[in-house]
Amino acid sequence: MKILVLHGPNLNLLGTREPAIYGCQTLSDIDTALCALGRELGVEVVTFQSNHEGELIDRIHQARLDGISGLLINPGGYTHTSVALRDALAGVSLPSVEVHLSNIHAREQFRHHSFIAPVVAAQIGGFGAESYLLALRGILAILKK
Ligand code: CA2
Repeated sequence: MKILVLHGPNLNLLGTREPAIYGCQTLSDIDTALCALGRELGVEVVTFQSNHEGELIDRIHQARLDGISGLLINPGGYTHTSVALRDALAGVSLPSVEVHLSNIHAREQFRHHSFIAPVVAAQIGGFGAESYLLALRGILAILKK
């Protein structure tokens, strides 16, 4: 079984700035931990980061053809702006989980609304890099049902 993890804009900067909000781990540290947990749980984890909305949408469209069973997505700032990303997720209809490092509901008002939340199975956030690992366990539980 293959799980696709999508990281949205600016997440490539992790570990270099704003450690108080987003932690000290780099994106590559997070991807390494996800792949290791995937191996432990018997699934392949494929990761992709882009700062471009269309590239994220293309990967979502491609997911079924790539043999992906489920998706984790941290849409970054697109969480709060992107109808197009939401439509892509709704269109692919693969089980998906929205992931955030921070607790978006405890931050500025404009971060409280997610265009993505209504079209995914679950939303998780506030655990820093651990949010991704919890989300991986979560999506596998959904897929096993
Ligand atoms: O908490 C999250 O994971 C977010 O998706 C992160 C986004 C933010 O716009 C969302 O509201 C919540 C921002 C990602 C930017 O990451 C940076 C990391 C280091 C330095 C600067 C930005």
